[in-house]
Amino acid sequence: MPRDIQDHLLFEVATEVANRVGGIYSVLKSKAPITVAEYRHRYCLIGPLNYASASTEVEELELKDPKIKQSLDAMSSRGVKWLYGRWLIEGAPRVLLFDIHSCDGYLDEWKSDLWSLSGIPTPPNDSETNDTILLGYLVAWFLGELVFHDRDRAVIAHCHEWLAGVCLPLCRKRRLDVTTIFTTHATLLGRYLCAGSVDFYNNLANFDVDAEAGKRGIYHRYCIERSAAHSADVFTTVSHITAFESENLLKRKPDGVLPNGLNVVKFQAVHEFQNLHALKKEKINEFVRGHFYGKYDFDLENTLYFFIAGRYEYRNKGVDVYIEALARLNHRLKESGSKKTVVAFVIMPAATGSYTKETLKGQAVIKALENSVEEISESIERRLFEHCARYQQHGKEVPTLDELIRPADRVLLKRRVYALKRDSLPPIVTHNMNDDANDPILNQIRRVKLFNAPEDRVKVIFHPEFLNSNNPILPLDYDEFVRGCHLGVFPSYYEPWGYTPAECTVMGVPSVTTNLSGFGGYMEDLIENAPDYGIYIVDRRMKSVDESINQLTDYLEDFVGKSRRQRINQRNRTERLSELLDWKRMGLEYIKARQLALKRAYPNQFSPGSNPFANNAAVKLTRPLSAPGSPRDRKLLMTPGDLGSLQESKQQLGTEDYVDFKLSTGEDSESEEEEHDRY
Ligand code: G6P
Ligand code: 1S3
Repeated sequence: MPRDIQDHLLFEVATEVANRVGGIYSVLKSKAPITVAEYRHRYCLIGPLNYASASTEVEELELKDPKIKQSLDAMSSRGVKWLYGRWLIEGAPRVLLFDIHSCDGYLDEWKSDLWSLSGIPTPPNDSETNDTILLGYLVAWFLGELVFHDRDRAVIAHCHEWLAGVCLPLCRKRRLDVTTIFTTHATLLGRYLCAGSVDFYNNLANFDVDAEAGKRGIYHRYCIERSAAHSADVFTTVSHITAFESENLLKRKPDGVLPNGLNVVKFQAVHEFQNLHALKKEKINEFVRGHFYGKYDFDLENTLYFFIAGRYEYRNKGVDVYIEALARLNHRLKESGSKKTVVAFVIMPAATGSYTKETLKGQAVIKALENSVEEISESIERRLFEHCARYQQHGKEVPTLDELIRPADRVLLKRRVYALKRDSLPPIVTHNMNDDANDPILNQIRRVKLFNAPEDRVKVIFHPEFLNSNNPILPLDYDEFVRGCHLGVFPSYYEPWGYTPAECTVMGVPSVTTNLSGFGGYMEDLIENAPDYGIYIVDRRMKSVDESINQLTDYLEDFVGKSRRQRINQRNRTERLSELLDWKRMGLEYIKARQLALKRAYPNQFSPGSNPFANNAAVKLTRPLSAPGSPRDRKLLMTPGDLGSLQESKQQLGTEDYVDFKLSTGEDSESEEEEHDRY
């Protein structure tokens, strides 16, 4: 009996399931609602069990699917520990987390098996690779048990990134009756090469990949990544630029591109997100008053907040270009006598101790002043009221200021103001850096002399830690901070996708990206006059570094020149692009990839011209396909895939294969309890 491909099971495998590390966590978490809506109980994420994060992110569930239970019981009897539960995020997907260290005893055996099976060497002391092998063998073991116990349903295993890729060559070598997809969110070698000083994009076809990997001590990891790419039934990446990179470095042309989406939550009325901007900006204002205490000589009504944020990859994330462009902008604004001030943030975690004394003092003295002003204002209010209410008594309707502010109040205020005195310039960095003298960001700021001097129109604040609402100096979550800012600046050199500008877009915050980032390339293809929509795309592909920096400086200067009204209009236009980034649109590419995987594994069930998924009432999308949010006139239904994705789909598996999915009206979606009971 052939397996039932319509009622197939979907497993997505990644190391960031219920465990935040980087971008893949964002992909899985934001995509969960649409995948759960499509698959319900047939969808489960698999990853390593991190007890600390699982204790807050996962609710344990009783396992009711008999076949999955039999498979896991078989593994338990051999000492494997696992946790099955519900990931406590929107969509509440099922997760199966393996305690990989419960199998440490098997590690040597598995390493030697990997060597004899696929010739992948593994050095003894690379703990990340060891964990990768443990996870890969556990996942392959589980899939093997499952297809042995369950002979009815087809199984798709979709693995993200090399860290979850070891199971792919194993599935192939063991000829497991599963179909597989591998999505790489970057290539190891690409990331390493770009972080150095090579002309990466012009030499992609010329690298001696084995030698380059060997020189960097990552040959074994590279082998895992390459074998995952070659063993999967369907190989995909997150953008066209990474597809090009993968073809050259991993030596397999990807079958398609699965761009990253976001779970877009639209406000009922446009003004709501604009109000939020004003609200969160006021929080940033409070911090800035404290940070610049004693030298706070600029007008916050005429101040713009720029920021760069992400993992500390100085060159790859374009921090070098950002700081140089800020220096050039500073020069131009000073020359033109601009009244505007730019406060440019760098939010990137580095090795630090705690906050500096100066940073904490700034917030404390400004808070003390604010409290005293509040107290004195309250007593002035009381006195003023009393005075006016009893005016017959003294015959004077309105008191003088001296009558209202008492000598003691004046003394207190003077003490508070004296506490604001400072001889030094406001600091650049908010924390004690472990290696201040060699920090690349600080060194570049020193080199371009952006020292927060009074005459500087561009001030810089480096916050070397991710933000959160418990932060004692800037108590905002990252999202809230983004909303309060005016412009995100992400001039990346290596950025397979780039969630940071995409997140800005859905929050209605303009941003700068590059044509080397997946996001930038995607937007460039979709929007004409992108800067009008708050998407500034710096050319880092065809221009020299100096030209790119000048282009970025032009963009920044142009932005600074905008009036408030123009900024508000631009924010409205930016926010209207959200739909382009919604998983409800991007998710279609995942559907195509899965169909292609099934087709490659079970070609007989896809007779020419027929689509077994047509009229499949069980598979539903949660919302009607949206019209493009961009102004570009498109005559046909467009999904990201129409920009060129699954190669095979172009020939035989066109859009008609998935537009047939019935759209949910919402009324037939199972309640949580009903769904829960099915397990
Ligand atoms: C939002 C608010 C306005 C506020 C503006 C400030 O649009 O709705 O009330 O004036 O933000 O914009 P700005 O770009 O100057 O921060
Ligand atoms: C990668 O994370 P990164 O910041 O190391 O994966 C992300 C999710 O696909 C992607 O947005 C990013 O560009 C990649 O680089």
